Amino acid sequence: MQGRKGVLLMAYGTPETPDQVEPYFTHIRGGRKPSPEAVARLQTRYEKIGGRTPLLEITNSVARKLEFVLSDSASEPVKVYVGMKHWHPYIADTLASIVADGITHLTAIVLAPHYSLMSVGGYRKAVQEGLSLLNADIPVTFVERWHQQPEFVELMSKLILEGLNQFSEDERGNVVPVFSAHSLPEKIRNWGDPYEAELHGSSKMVADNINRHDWRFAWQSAGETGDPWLGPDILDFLDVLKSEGVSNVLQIPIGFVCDHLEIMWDIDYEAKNKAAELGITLHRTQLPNDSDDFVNVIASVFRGAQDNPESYIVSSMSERV
Ligand code: FEC
Repeated sequence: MQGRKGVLLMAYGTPETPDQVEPYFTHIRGGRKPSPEAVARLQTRYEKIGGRTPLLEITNSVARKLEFVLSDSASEPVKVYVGMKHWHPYIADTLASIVADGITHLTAIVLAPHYSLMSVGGYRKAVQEGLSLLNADIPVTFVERWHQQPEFVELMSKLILEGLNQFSEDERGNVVPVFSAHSLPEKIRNWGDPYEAELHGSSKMVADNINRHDWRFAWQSAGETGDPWLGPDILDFLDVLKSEGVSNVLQIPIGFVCDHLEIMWDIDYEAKNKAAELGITLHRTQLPNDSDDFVNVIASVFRGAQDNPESYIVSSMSERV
């Protein structure tokens, strides 16, 4: 393909200061202001994990490393950009730079491995709207899912094996691996959304790869929107595990790829505290973050999307966003 290639890496976005929490939360809610109590609760969570999260720094670091890896192996340099869904740098603003730089073909990759219309579909919508506002006609290869990428399966397998080393030798033979991902409202089932099936399939693929057949799955980080969310929630699931006599849990947040609020608060604070109350030892796997192995996963996704786009894209779902 001739011309200048670009990659747009996308992630959720994170506020930098307490006063940014309200506008950030309002953006997440599609423009509806949250109550002052809800804002205060969210500010407290950020405060308790040190004021802010490393989500943007990690994403920027992945982008820099990816640009180096891709430009080293391609005949022409590939420029890598970062755009966030709910905070600066917003996807639309990054698209303006992409257009100004004269990129002629863009590959858009969300740093979340599994597809839901509500999550990845929202990123897709932001890209479509951003380009149309700019009146830009750049062809985009939008990667909707990449959890089956062999390098990702290998990386998750490695992180689990390393995670098990956090347990003592006595405990290690008796650890239940629990995969987890961000919950979504149950209504996604009415849309035939593939999110649940992709997460269960992806967990099984990783577990099979390391010959573990005793794994379980729970959801985390459900919102307080009034309607039901996918369950069981990990906090309730710990009660179930306790009643089954489980005393060691390795949580594997397979739906996330870096350290952020849903890891640092929901797992490291809430789940670990609940486990401690129940007398369960809970550790979690490290996140891929900006490791060379993870950069290699995304580089492989990029190359795969150039050679074989059908494996990464589902048009029928895309038409609905
Ligand atoms: O570190 C940070 O500051 C940001 C961490 C963060 C990530 C993340 C990822 C996902 N979310 C997903 C779905 C939803 C839905 C709602 C929702 C709400 C929040 C709130 C915060 C938040 N999310 Fe998030 N999410 C992160 C942070 N998320 C803060 C607002 C307070 C709360 O509800 O806890 C509900 C929206 C509504 O109220 O209408 C739905 C999904 C992902 C994983 C995919 C991705 O990374 O994009 C799905 C990271």
